[in-house]
Amino acid sequence: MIATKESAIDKFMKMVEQRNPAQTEFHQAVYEVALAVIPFIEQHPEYQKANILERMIEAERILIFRVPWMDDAGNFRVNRGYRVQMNNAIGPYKGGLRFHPNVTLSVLKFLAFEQVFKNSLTTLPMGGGKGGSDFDPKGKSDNEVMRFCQSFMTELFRHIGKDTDIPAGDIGVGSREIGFLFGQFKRLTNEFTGVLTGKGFAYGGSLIRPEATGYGLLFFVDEMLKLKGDSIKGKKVLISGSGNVAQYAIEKTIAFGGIPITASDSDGFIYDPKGITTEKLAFLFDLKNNRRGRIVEYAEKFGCEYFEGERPWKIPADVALPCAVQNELNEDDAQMLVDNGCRLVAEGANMPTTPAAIALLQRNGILYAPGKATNAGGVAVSGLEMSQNSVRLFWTREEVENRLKGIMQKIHEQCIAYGKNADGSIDYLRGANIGGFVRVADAMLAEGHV
Ligand code: NDP
Ligand code: 2IT
Repeated sequence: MIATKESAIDKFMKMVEQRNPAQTEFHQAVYEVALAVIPFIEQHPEYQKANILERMIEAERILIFRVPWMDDAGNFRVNRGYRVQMNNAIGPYKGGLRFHPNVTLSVLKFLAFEQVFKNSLTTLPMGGGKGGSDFDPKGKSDNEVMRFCQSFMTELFRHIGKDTDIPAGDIGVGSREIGFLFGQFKRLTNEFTGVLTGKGFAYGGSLIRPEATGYGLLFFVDEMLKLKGDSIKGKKVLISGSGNVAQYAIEKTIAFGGIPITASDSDGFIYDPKGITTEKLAFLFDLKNNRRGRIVEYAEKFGCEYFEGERPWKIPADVALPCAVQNELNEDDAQMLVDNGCRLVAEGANMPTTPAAIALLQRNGILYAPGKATNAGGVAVSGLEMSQNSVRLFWTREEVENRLKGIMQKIHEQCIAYGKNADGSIDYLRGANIGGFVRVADAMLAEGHV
């Protein structure tokens, strides 16, 4: 029998799994980074000697707390709250809050870990963190959501601050929730500071922050296609989700001349072969943001097909933009995309593509770019919101959008710098992971063994 030498990556992952039992989403996020970064570290003994990657996978601090609240019927309810403060080597912890029944420590650790690399890629001074709760805002009244947010902040406020940790939104946390959270922070501390981003414009928010993730995604896709001498004009685009990221990804796809043909929620997806137009998108905005309704109503209103319990990836198109949730595009979905002639997959969501699906896309020469690069526009404009709060000024829409575009272009350049293959093609996965790693690793080296 030939003894096979265990690879450094396998050994590393075994350690990660032992130290973080059953945290499968966290393992998956670490594995993606390890695949790219371990071979890179092997050529850089300074990182190896200082055990940088082993230190990066250990959160600096994790807070877990009880969130008691009372529903409208007077029942005593309780949820679990979290904040994962992953890494503050290059700036205060920064990252969103997710309210969703599937939230676990594993999910928030994966998100916080990815956030460290993403925030580094933006080139802004932001460390990485993430938090949230297994609270489900769906079906709750505004008053119930307010009481929950106030109770959540009543514990969280001790651990955050404008120079310590700056939360924002994510799934289930939009402008309504940020408003309630900010109000309670202000009341508890008697301070008006930029401790949260994604605030309403009336009380310190930035223009273009709601649009930023979706717009940034399309700016990045535009760079990817430009490099190939191509553009999104006239291309059919599959989009999943119908929340914040999906809505503005649809808007910018239309602005670039592309044809968005799908949108979804956790119940199913709609297929509009003629394309979601600006007028239809206005209906979707109202449906999802004001009426908090289901996507099936779009199909009823505009007479298009609705596929209950399914995801959009079986529909033939040129481009796929998963903008809903982790692991929503698996190997079978990737095979369907390849078979149907899709040329590009870029992630609006965090970790929506499974490792097997990514491998299949890359094997088949599909342009694939990971969320930590492509969806960084949201946190980038959060960084710009922090800057505006610090100088107590507001920038115009044009100013913020131009900065966002410039940041997405710089992220694309970093992917090229670290991800260019010998044949000239770009491995965006490798480029984003190494590009994000280097700045954090250099800061950690400089700051000593802390
Ligand atoms: P929203 O809450 O606004 O929207 C989430 C969307 O995803 C909804 O359409 C929701 O449908 C759908 N969804 C949630 N869970 C599932 C599921 N299990 N299966 C299918 N669909 C599901 O969140 P965002 O748009 O803000 O976030 C979407 C993704 O983008 C997330 O992965 C988030 O981490 C990521 N992201 C967000 C950023 C931001 O600035 N907001 C920045 C960068 C990344 P339903 O209403 O039925 O639950
Ligand atoms: O995943 C993400 O980057 C976000 N949810 C946005 C985080 C932020 O701090 O704006």
